[in-house]
Amino acid sequence: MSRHDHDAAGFGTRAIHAGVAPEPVTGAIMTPIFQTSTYVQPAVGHPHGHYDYGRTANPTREALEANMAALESGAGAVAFASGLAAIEAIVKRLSAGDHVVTEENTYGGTTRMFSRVLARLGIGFSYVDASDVEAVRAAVRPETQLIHIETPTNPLMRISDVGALAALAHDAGALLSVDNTFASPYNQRPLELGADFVVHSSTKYVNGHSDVIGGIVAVGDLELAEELSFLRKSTGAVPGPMDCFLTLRGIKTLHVRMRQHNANGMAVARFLEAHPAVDRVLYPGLPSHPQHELACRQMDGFTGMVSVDVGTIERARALTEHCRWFALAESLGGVESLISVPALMTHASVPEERREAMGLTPGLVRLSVGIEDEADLIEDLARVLDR
Ligand code: P1T
Repeated sequence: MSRHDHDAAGFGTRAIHAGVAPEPVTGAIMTPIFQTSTYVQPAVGHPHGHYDYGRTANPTREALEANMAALESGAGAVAFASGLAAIEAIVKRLSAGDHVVTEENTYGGTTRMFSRVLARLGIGFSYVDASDVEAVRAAVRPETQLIHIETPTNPLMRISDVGALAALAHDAGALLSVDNTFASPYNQRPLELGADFVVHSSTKYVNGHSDVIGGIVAVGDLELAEELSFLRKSTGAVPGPMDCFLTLRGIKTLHVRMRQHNANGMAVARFLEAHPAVDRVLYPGLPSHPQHELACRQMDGFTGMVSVDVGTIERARALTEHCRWFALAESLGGVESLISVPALMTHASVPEERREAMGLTPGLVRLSVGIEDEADLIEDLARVLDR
């Protein structure tokens, strides 16, 4: 089923119905978990349709892909074993000698993959603050094939102008890829703004229950989807059928979860901004955020991701190690609240000078505000901060 069957339906209806249909043998309303590595062929060279081997094709995976394509306003989507595998596939379309301009404040693992793995294969990377369109323009070279951004960024919550960067990329003969993990398709749909690829660590808001590692890329152009499928088939980073099933199940409540994440995120950000123990709050929904107006234009909600500067590593430890409901852990986007110190955890692999230059200091604390009761979350933070 293509997304066009659902074009007229609202986001929540698409989240529940797009890409899924009753199973033809029994009428089962839920997409079966096709837990199989291969498919029996009736005659040599005549598989059942395109189902010949599990790495190449799996119906549970295809249902997830059709669903995500519909949510991201794409023509197609390709699911991967992790968010990093999904980003890697976008860059592996390129060849030695090609160049990528990338946001400097991506997830630490993305920067590590670019600088310590893909750069060794001869792809060049320039790291810029992509919230500054002119900085991106200045970094573009004749051999630039891709601009890769994250918006909001992890964990500084910088916002980049997707429409302006798509135009800049296309003028330069390059493509734009947007890591939409922090926003989720409920809050932001980069393909509608002109991006060529939108990529998710579906581990986060998309699945939403902290029980799957996964990644997915949605595209507006089916040729790009075919290229990515070819890369996945050829390099092997496929998600398992069970993980695709769980992610599809998680997506059925994406719109409901995101409304609550957005509301709780805003409430926690306002509370923290007013608290004397907090030096600075980074949340695109607050008027104090440097790109607040752009965020209002480009996003429908501001998520549950909030970063705060409490000044020192000692104070960051005191806050993150003593909460009751905010669990000290990497990752984000699940229904339960998490808290972390990016400089020592998710971004420890980024060289210290580069972290300091961006303002990613040891006193920066990142909260993934879950969907528990707002009053309990605020009371938890107040109790620790008031000490
Ligand atoms: O973990 P994985 O599914 O491979 O996704 C990597 C990734 C990609 N993009 C963004 C914006 C991310 O935040 C991540 C993973 N991030 C964390 C694990 C974290 O705690 O920030």
